[in-house]
Amino acid sequence: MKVTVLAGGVGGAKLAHGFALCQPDVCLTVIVNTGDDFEHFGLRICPDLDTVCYTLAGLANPQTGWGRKDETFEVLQSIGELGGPTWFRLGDKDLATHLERTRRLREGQRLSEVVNEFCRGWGIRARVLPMSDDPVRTMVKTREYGWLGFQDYFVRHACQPTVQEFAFEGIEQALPAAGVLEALESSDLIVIAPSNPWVSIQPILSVRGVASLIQSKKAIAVSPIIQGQTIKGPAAKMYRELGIEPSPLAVAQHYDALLWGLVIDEFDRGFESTIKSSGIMVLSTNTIMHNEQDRHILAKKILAFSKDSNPNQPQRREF
Ligand code: FO1
Repeated sequence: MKVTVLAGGVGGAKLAHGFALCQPDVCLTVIVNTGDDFEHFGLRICPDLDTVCYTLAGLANPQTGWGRKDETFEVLQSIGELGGPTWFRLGDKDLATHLERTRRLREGQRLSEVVNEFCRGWGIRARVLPMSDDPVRTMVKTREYGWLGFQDYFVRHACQPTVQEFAFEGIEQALPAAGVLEALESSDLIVIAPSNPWVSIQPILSVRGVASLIQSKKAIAVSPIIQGQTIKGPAAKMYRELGIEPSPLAVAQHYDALLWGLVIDEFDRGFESTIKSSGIMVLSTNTIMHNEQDRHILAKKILAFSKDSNPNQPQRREF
């Protein structure tokens, strides 16, 4: 079965890993947001791509979800001693990825080629594709500082400013990376991971041709909102600041016409009938992925749900 996962950073990487654990029954492609990318120290940093790849390769830092496990920060510390910027925590091993990626891009390789070769080096079996080889930069308009680059908003300002609007600079010119439309077209199932709908998934959906193709296929999203909150990241805060009550219903309305089904957390079971009445199938289950087993179980449940025209009510979780 061919499955394509649309992913941002940590939440997307965890679910993509769940589907990777279903290989070889699943033939997995992951299409990753590159709107978070930026230049730092003259290097091309691709946080979501790296988070997905490190996670699939078993190299991710289990505490943060981003960056590498068993990491050291000698270079960053030395930069700090020189008075350089240390707000974006680049580890020593992680730096190797940015250095080598930047070198290859300057030699004329496309980002998708670089990612493909890195994946081979890291022993990743799934196909990982950037949404585009062309630069797209997510910008966040804030009440306090006006327009900020995504990492400025997310890391430097720790998501504190109030959001008013988003823009994806370069999106009109950006073409889907080689393989993106083909992967979507040939998919039996498209899964929108529990990543931030505003700034992780929306950039992917905004790439030319992507949303209309998804509309013609079976697509299931996993709500990143659980009981009005997120496990990680500012999605719930963003919904509130934009005047929308954060809930699985808000996520359903966000993706609306794209969805065949929505997976919501069992704590939000109360939203099931309202979402179903808009014609979207609903699976209520545990969506919190504490460990590898949770990731694998959630992926298997989504696969079963996708084949079910009338899913049974799942068992209530024990507390
Ligand atoms: N996120 C942070 O909150 N603080 C950091 O210092 C930080 C450094 C970092 C370095 C490499 C990398 O690949 C990701 C990194 N992230 C960091 C995560 C990054 O900001 C992602 O864009 C977010 O997780 C959103 O997906």
